[in-house]
Amino acid sequence: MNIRSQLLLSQIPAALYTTLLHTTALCIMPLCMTALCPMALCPTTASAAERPNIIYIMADELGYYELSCMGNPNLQTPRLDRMALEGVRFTQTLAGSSLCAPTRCCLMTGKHSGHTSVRTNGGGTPLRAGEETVASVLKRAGYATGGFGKWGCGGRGSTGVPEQHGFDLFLGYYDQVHAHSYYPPYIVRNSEEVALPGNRGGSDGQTYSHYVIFEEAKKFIRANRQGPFFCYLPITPPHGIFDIPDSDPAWQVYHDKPWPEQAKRYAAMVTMVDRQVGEVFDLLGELDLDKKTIVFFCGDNGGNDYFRDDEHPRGFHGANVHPETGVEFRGKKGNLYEGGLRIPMIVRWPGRIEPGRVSDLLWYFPDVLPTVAELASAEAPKDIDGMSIVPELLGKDAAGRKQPRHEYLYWELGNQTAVRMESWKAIRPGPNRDWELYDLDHDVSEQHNVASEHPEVLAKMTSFAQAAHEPAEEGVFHDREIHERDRRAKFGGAERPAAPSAVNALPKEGLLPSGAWKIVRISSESRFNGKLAAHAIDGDPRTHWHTRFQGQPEEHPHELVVDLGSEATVRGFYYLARQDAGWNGALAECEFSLSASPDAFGAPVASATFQKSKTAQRVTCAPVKARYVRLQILSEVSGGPWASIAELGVIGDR
Ligand SMILES: [Ca+2]
Ligand SMILES: [Ca+2]
Repeated sequence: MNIRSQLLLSQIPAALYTTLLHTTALCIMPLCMTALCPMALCPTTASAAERPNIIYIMADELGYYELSCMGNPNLQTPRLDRMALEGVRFTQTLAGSSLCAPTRCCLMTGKHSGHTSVRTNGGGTPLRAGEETVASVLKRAGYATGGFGKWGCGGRGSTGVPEQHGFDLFLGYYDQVHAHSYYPPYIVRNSEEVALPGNRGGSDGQTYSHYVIFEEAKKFIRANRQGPFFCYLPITPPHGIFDIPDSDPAWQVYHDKPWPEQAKRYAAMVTMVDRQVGEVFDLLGELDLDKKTIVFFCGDNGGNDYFRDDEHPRGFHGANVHPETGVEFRGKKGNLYEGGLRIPMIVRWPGRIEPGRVSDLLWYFPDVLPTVAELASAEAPKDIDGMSIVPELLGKDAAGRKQPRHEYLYWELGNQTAVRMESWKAIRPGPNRDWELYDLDHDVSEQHNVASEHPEVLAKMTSFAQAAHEPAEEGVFHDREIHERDRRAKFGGAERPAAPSAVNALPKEGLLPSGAWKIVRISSESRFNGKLAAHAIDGDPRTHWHTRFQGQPEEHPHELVVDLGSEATVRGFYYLARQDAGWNGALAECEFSLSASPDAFGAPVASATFQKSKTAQRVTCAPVKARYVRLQILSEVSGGPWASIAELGVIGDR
């Protein structure tokens, strides 16, 4: 007998095993495999012939209750409903994070957000060179690997580009800002630009990018029909801008509904995605690949309360509201309550996955890598946080073991932290906030904080959280300009207007000198790009403070408290908007208060609604002796959640 057959299969590293399957010793393989691989001995279930093609489709933003099979009264998703009947639908699949980039990094690397390299949502934050991904693991195992959609794990010119992380081919958007337009002048294929004719950025153009991306995915499947292949479809719909061509059949379903225009566009994008999932199944049928292909379908983060109005306080389509019972998931995209994490997840593999099943298994994105690695008889990296869910998918007999459970699941996003342990959910929703504890079996809406009743449970979970967090180590850019070019392409690629060389400034006369001022308190500041509160009082109009906008954006009211150093007579204030080309955070409504103490402020001495102007704007008040100024910001000129200030001036004297 061949020497190889004397080894137990479990002693053969998966990579070598894969090599064996592809060596010239094909004549001995059937005998060898039969002798080696009675099912009970197989640590992994797939033989060479059985290694399935893997298609992973992820719709950007689609919420848990936004499928018609979940009872959604507005949205029609017949093909996904059928997919659920033909496969398994999960009720407790949780996103890796609740924003686009961090969640994609968890999905791709098999790590939770305490270990990933991409934890911010800036758009192009990169993986480090050499980091393993689902694609690199499958490629090494002999899979053809293609990605189509929004990458989000590294902009062009960085160490995070997909073709350096296992993808033979990636077509779409590397940077998330680029992905905000369905009509950019170009998309990106393996870091090269692919022109889209007639497009001028924003909503203006003739070539709908998503059609191009989706057609390329089908072409990839067809070209690799001999298998095995991995087709990753992190598609951008139904993420905004909410654009879909009027000629799309899905638009015809909704265009005359008496709904807000944007809600109709969103609905049509969901139904378009549904149709395209159906096209994938039709193609698999045509190529006779149905039984050789496992297909995953999910959302990327919890649903958002899009198109809210008085009648629909949780969004027009109710992404996080049970359509029949009205029971809600608390929160939404951007935070770590269940509304930010619960996603739809359906998996279909005819002949291998029992049809029509509903599973309550608790799992999340880090589990995808080890799961598909097991299906592909590939070796997963050792330093991942996920567990394979193959036993749950195929049954314990086929898998050769029972489905293990997570001891705990972990998330961090900005200043938010959450831990899940069985039905317990511990969450610290922000800085300087106490931990909250919920029993989701009895309180899925996270309304009854039982932290004080179960201190021992909370202590255990917070110790998990401490153990789970390591500081993030991002990759690097070697060419930032090419990345910035992609971000500008959202707006058609015009060069971003240069910051004016001559900036406006505060008047020189009548103002208290700011040299000795100190920031006492702020609602938040944007540290990752250095837009610190101190910039609002540094005397330099070219620098500005911006409130935090990575992770969960802080919303109005924003606050800035300044110590003038000593008592002064104050007669009013000046505000200077940021002097670069942007308007994000420019102040609209705000209120100024004065005090002798940093902690006790009475009624405002002045209220103002500032204009969208780059020149200094003034508001006066009756003279008051005070040492501390509090500025409360209630709104932004464009209605956004942020605040920003280039310079703050105080009219007065000592
Ligand atoms: Ca998303
Ligand atoms: Ca400044």
